[in-house]
Amino acid sequence: KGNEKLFSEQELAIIRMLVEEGQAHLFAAWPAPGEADADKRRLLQQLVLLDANYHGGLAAYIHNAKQLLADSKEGRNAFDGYTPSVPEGERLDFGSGRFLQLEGQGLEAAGKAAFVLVAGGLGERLGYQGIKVALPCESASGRCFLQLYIESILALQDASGAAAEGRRLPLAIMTSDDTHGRTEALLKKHSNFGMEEGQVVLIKQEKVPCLIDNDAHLALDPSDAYAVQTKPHGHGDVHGLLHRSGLTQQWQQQGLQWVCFFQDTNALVFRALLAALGLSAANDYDMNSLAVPRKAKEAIGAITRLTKADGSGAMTVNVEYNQLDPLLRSTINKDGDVNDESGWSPFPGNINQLVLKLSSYVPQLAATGGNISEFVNPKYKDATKTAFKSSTRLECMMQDYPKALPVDTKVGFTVVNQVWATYSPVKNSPADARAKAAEGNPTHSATTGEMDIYKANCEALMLMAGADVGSPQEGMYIGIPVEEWPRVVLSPSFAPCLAAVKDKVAQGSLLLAPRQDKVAQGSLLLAPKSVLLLEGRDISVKNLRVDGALVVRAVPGAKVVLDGLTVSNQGWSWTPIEKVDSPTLEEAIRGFRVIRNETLELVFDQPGDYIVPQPAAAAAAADEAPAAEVPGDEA
Ligand code: UGB
Repeated sequence: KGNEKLFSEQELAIIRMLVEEGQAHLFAAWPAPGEADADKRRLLQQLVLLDANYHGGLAAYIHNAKQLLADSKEGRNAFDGYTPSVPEGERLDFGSGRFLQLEGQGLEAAGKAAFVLVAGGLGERLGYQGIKVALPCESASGRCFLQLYIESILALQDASGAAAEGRRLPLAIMTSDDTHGRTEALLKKHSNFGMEEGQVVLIKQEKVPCLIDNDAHLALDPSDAYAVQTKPHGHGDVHGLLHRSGLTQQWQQQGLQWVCFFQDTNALVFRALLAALGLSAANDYDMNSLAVPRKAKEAIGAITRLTKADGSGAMTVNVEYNQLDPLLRSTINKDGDVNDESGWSPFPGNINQLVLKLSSYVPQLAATGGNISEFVNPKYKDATKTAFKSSTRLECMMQDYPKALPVDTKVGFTVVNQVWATYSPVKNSPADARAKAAEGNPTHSATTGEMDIYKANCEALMLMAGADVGSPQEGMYIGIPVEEWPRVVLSPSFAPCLAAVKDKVAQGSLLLAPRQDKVAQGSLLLAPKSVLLLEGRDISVKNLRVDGALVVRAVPGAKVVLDGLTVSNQGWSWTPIEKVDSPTLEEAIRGFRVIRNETLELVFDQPGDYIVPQPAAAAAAADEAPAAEVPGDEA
C-alpha cells in the first residue's frame, strides 16, 4: 500500500498476480514508500523477467510446482499404468562391418545435420570453477572440448561433401548465466576455432525461481531481500530455446534434415555418432539415442519402451535408474532391475546423445512450444514430507522430449557395445572419482576422460590398420586407476570417421613401441609411453615406427606420407602430480603434468607433396645410424 505510484502498470500487474497466487510474502517486509525504492524496483524487474522467460509465466510455474510437489509428497509415479519393455534399436561392435556401413550412411547424413551442444552447466561436481568446454580434453595436444567439437563438425562438413556443395554445418550452444560470457569470450579469442561468423550461435537459458515449501511459495534470496532465489531449470530448456530462436525452422529451410545433441565433456561422441546418424537415416527414426550397454542397477538411466495396457499411450523414453527397479518389480519382473543371460541389463544406458529428425522435430516444437515435461526433486526434512531441507525448483531434461510425442513416432536406440569408444565424460572430482573406483564403477573423471581418448585412438588404429601399439599397462593417478595406452591423438581432420583411419594408415604399417619404464636421476618418472599426434587432413602413414614422441602438423593440401620413418627419442612423460611444482587446476584434477622431454615435430605449413623421410635422406641415414630421425627437408 502506498507504493503504487512508484511503479509502472506492468510492475503493478505482476504484484497483483503474485498476490493472487499466494505470494504476498515477497512484498510483506517492504518499508514505506521513499525507503529502498530502487531495491523494490529491482525485485519487480527480476519478477517481470522471470515471468517472461517461463512458458505461461510465473502463474503457470506456481501451478505446475504445486501439482508436482503434491505428486512428490504422495509418492505418485509418473510411469504408473505403463508396462516396460525393451525398445527397438541396434547394438553394434565398434569398427565392425555393420558399424562401418552405418558410419558411411551417417557421414552422408551428417552433410545435412545441425549440431547442438548443451553447455549451461558449471563443473561444480568436478571441482572446476571455469567453463567445462574450455578444459583440455587431453593434455597431449591441449585441445579444449569446444575446439574438439568444432573441429569435428568442420571435419564432417568437409568429409561429407557439404563444404563442396557450399553448405556450412551449424552449431548451436546452449549456455546459461553461469557459462555464457566465458563461452562467448573463448570463441572470440580463438576466432570460433575455424567456424565462420554466424555458423556457431549461442542460445542462453534462464534460471527459474526456487520454492520454499509444498505451497510453492517463491524463495527470496537469503542474502538479498529484494531478489528471488533462482536455480537452473535443466538441459530440457534446449528444445524451447531452439524453437523460440527460430533456429530449427531456419535449419529446415536450409535443407538440413537432422539435429545431433551432445553434452559438454564427452570427447568420444564423434567416434560413434555417425553410426547412430546412419541408423536414424536407415530406419527413418524421429528420435534416436546413442547409448551404452548398461549393467543392472548401474546409476544410469535406461531407455525403455512404455506401453499402456489399454492402448491409450506408448513411448520410448529414458527411465531413471531409481524409477526403473520399482517399475519392473511392479510389472514384468519381480526381481526388478537384473541382468539377462548376456550379463547386461536388457535396457540400454542413456548418455544423452540424441539424433532428431528435423521434419518431425519442427512441427512437434510448434505444437508444444518446445516445453518439456518437468519434475521436482525436493530434499525433505523428514518422512512427513512437509518441509524442505533447502529450497527446490522445477527441472526438465532434454531426453524427456519423447514424453509429448504422438504414439506412432519412431524412437530407437543405437548401442555401441564398447563403452570406451562412445562415452567417457568428465563430470566428477578426484575425491568422488576415487569413491566410484572403489565401488568398481566408471569414474567419469578428467583422468579417465583423457586416457580413454588415447585408448579409443589406439583401438581405432589396431582395428582399422592392424597397428602394433603394444599392450596397455595398469596405471594410477591421484588414486584413480587407468589403462595406459600410447598417447595417440588423431585430429578430427585426420580421422573424421573410423573408415578414414583405414584409408590413411596402411595395414600393419605402424609400430608404437611402449618405452620401458625408467626413472631418471632426479625424481621424475620418464617416458613410459610413446606419443603420436597426427594433425592434418592429408597425412597418411605407410611405414612408421615410434619409440618416443612424434608430432606431425600439416595444413590442408600438404600431402604428407610417412613412409619408412623411425622415431626414437626420450618422448614425453605423464608425471604424477605429487612430483611436480605448482600444478595448475587443470593438471590437479587429472593428476599429472605432461613433461615434454624430447619430440620430433614435423610442421608442413605450405600445400605440396611430401614424403618423410625423403628417399635419399633415408638411404643416407640408414648407412649411418639405423634408428635416426630423418624428416623431409620441407619439414
Ligand atoms: N546442462 C545445461 O546445459 N543446463 C542445465 O541446466 C543443466 C545441464 P550434467 P546430469 O551423462 O551420465 C545427464 O549435470 O544432468 C548441460 C542425464 O540427465 O553433466 O546429471 C551440462 O552443461 C542423465 O540421464 O548431467 O545427467 C551438460 O553438458 C545421464 O545421461 C549436460 O547438460 C547423464 O547426463 C549434462 O549435465 C550422464
